Amino acid sequence: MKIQSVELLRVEIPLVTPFRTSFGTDTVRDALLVHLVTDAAEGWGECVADREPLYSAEWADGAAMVIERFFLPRILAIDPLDAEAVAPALADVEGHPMAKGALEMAVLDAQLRASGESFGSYIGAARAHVDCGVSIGIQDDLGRLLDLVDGYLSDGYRRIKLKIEPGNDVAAVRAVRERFGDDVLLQVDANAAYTRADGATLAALDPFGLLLIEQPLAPDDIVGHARLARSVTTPICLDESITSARLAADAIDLGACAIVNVKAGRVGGYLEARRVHDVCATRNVPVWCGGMLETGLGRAANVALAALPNFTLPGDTSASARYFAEDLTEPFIMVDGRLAVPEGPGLGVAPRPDALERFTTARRHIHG
Ligand code: NPQ
Ligand code: MG
Repeated sequence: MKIQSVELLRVEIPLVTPFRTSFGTDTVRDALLVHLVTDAAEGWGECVADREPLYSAEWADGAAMVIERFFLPRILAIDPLDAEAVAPALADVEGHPMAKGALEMAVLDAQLRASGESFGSYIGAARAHVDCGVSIGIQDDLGRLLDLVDGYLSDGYRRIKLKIEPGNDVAAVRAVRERFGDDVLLQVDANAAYTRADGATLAALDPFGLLLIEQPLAPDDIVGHARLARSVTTPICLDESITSARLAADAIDLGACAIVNVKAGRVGGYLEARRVHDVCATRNVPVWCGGMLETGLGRAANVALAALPNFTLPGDTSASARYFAEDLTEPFIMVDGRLAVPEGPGLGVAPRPDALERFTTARRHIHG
C-alpha cells in the first residue's frame, strides 16, 4: 500500500444537549479527522482529542501539528505500509496517543477496505451486536437527571453511567436508585475529581450496588486507587490511568482496579486497545468500551472493538442520536438496547459527502 495523499479535516457537530463532566461542558463535538488516499483504497481516522486539553493533555490543534510535522514523515517512510507498522514507526515520539491512534486507524481502514475485510473481523469480534450503555453528564437539578435516566431507559439502554464530582454524587445515585430500583445496571464516573482524602464519600456509594466507580482519583495515582479499592466494596474501574496494555496489567496486579475501561485513543490505537483487552482477559478482569463522543467513524471502530469476547459489560457505545441530531456517517441506531457491528469492508461506514461538507470547519492537504 502506498500513500498518495493525506488530508486533515476539522468537523464541528452540534451536540443534542450540553455534556457536563467534572472537567468542563461541551456543546459541540469538534473532531480532527485523517483522510488517507492510497493506491489501494481510502481510509478514515478519527482523533478523539478535544478542542482544549482538559480531559487529557492532548488537544485537536496540537494533534494536527504533531501529525503533520513528526508523524507524516515517519509514515511516508514505512515500506511496506500496514497498520501493524504504524505504532512502531511512531514510537520514538513521546506521548500523543490520540494522534497516533487516529493515523493507525486511517491506515487500518484503508488496508481493510483494500482487502475487503471488516474492522470487526480483523480485530476479533466474537458477536454481531454489542450491548449499549449511556453516559449522563452532571445535572444541576435532580429532577432533570431522573427525567434523563427515564428517557434513556425507555430508549432501551442497558446500563446507566452518571458523571459525578464532589458535591454531585451520593444524592444523585440515591435518587436514581429510589426511583428506578436496584435492578438497573448503574455506575459512576468521576473523571479524576476526587482525592485520597475522599475515601469516606466514595465509601458512601457502597450501599447502592453500583457496577463500578470509574477513575475517582488522578490518572497517575495508581497507589491511591489500590488503597481506595481496599476501603470500598464497589469495584474500582480505571479510565484515564490506563495508557497501555502494560499499565493495565500492572494496575490490576497492584490491586488498583478490578475492571478496565478501554479507549483506543488513550492507548495509541485499536491494536494496543486489543492488547489491553487481552491482558485483562488473562487476569479475568472484565472490560468495557469507553466513548469520546465519537462521530460515526470512531463509533464504528468502537462497536467492533466492543464485540471482543472479554467486553462483558455494556459500553459507552451509545446510538448516534444520544449525541447528534445528525451524525457525520449514516447513524448508529440502537435496536433492543444493542448496536450492530458493521459488516462492510474497513470501518463499514464513511462520511456522507453532504454532511461532511456542512460540518467541516477546516481542511488541508498535508501530503499529495
Ligand atoms: C469518559 N466519555 O468516560 C469520557 C469523558 C469525555 C462518554 O463519558 C470531548 C472529547 C468531550 C472527549 C466528554 C464519556 C468529552 C470527551 C467526556 C471525553 O471519561
Ligand atoms: Mg471515564
